[in-house]
Amino acid sequence: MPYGAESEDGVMRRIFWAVFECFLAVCLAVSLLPVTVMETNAATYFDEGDLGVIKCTILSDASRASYVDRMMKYHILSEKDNYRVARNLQNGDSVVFFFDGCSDNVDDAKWGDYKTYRLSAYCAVVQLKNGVPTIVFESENCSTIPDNPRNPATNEGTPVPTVLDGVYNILSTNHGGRYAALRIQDNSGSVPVMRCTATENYVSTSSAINIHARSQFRNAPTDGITPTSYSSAGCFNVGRVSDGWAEYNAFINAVLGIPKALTGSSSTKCEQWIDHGLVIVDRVHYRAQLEQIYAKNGEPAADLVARMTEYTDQILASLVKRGDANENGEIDAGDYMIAKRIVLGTYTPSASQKQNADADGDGTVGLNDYMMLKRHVLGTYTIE
Ligand SMILES: [Ca+2]
Ligand SMILES: [Ca+2]
Repeated sequence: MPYGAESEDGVMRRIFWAVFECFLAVCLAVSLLPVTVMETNAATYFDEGDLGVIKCTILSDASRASYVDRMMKYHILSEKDNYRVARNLQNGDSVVFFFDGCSDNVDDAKWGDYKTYRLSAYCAVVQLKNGVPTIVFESENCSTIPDNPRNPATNEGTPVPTVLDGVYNILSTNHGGRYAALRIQDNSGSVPVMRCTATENYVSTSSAINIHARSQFRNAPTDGITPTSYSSAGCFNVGRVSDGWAEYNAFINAVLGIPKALTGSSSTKCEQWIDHGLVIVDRVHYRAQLEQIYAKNGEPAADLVARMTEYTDQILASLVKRGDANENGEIDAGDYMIAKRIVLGTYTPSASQKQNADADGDGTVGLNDYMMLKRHVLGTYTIE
């Protein structure tokens, strides 16, 4: 084939698409498609109307902000475990969300660098204020991923733990016996984690995963595997060291009511093992980076990451919002463009994207789905 010539396959696709566009125009004119109404569940504790102020204010990426808002609302309204999240709010406790990969820092060459800083997580603390769930603390400078996850030497010889996505209890503790922090645990007193060595990955448990302040470049390992920072061997971090712990202090004040856990010269401790609510861990937006962080012999660790994010993926699958192929919470031009690319074979969707793009629910993504999505965006048909 001469340089610049279109393949026969490409020509056929273009012809096919031109014919299809004509067909679409006819369908738009006569509005042939049936309308299906999705069922919605009503929560007994809160309803959509109570959640108007659940809206992150510091994220500038519209798609990630929309995802975060949608998932916070989902968890608060969820019937799972007898309205576990809603009950904690009603009891006056905190619900702490970590959405890794949703911080604007992921677009920043320095702070978003997954090998060194990993300041990739957006964190929000939600509490009940005047009877409505309200965000009382936000930070974009957080991490849910340990340094050197395949290097047990950074965790006193024990394979480094990484908490699996999920919903867990938070208890007060003093990190390293030094300052007020939070312990992540399940009702069993431990938490499910993934552990990795240079040669294997396995699901295990840990009884000592904390949410604490960042301690960059302390105890940097000298083994040469990943000679970067050593801020955490499995815990979650809030705030940057360069901010003088201001964000961390604001975080711990929001959850525990301690104004300054860290002051630079002395630390403030808390009464330990008091139940303060829940933490919700969601890393689906950090998948690509996780696959590199945990890569083995140059191969992305896709299986491991799928296990780590399984909980959130199950929620997304159950949430299937028909039409929202790019999972930003609404049906827009981006969705029918994805459907078009799926039909043309130029885009490989995730399982949930494929499910969402299947607007007519026939189990595959086809021309009819593209047509329904485009008509929805043009306002001549409504996907509900
Ligand atoms: Ca969308
Ligand atoms: Ca379909």
